[in-house]
Amino acid sequence: MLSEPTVPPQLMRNGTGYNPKEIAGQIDAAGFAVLEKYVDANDLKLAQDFVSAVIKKNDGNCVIFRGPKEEMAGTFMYDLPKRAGFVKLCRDIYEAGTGNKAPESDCYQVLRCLSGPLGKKNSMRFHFDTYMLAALVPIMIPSEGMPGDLLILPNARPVRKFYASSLIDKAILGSPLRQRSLRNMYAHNDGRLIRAKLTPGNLYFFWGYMSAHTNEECDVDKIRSTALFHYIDPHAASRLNNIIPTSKLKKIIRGK
Ligand SMILES: O=C(O)CCC(=O)C(=O)O
Ligand SMILES: [Fe+2]
Repeated sequence: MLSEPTVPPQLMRNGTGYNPKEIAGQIDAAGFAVLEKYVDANDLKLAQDFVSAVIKKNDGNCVIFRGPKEEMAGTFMYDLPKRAGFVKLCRDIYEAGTGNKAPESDCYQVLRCLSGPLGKKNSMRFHFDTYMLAALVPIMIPSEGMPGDLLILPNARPVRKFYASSLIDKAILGSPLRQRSLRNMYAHNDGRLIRAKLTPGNLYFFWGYMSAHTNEECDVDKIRSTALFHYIDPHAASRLNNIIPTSKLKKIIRGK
């Protein structure tokens, strides 16, 4: 178990909008930034009801939705990536953080509803995202037992020039050796590994591409659910990206 985290960088709601430069600066300085109460209580409740129903329908087991799904219509998971203000905020944070103009690139959204033994299997797996900025809204976080904190090792890799180099990074990080060394950092309370305590309804930002990150495990009888909105694939324009799917290229790199 890690000790208490460094004080979480919080940015309060200021009504008129946020300063992307300030948010990018906080991510750089502390590993992540938080906008408190970004999703209002009614919208959060709708999302929680949706997640509870989905898990119940699946006999208490883990469900992961990739991409927008019609069944989510009416919830913030469905609406946020369509809201111009939210998309602009994400693109502006990218531009403030990298100094580059954000290339055209769709949002890749994931709704994770972790529960049961499969939920555990989907935890403590450190990875690099394909997309530069991760925007995360916790929907349900266990209030007892292990809360399933977000663990972030910032600046674990730079933005690569080539898509293939990015895939090699991902393959190396996925190797048992590297996973073990990161789990060791976790077990030994290594201060370089940042722990973000998640509160439902807040909006968390971190550099998904550059940080090695994962979520801590939760008890199997609890639900941990997060909505992720991934923005800006730095390699979107790469031809290779379109020709060879990631999974296939990973297998080629690993020689499988
Ligand atoms: O659910 C979380 O806390 C993180 C998930 C994540 O990193 C991802 O889906 O890429
Ligand atoms: Fe991720």
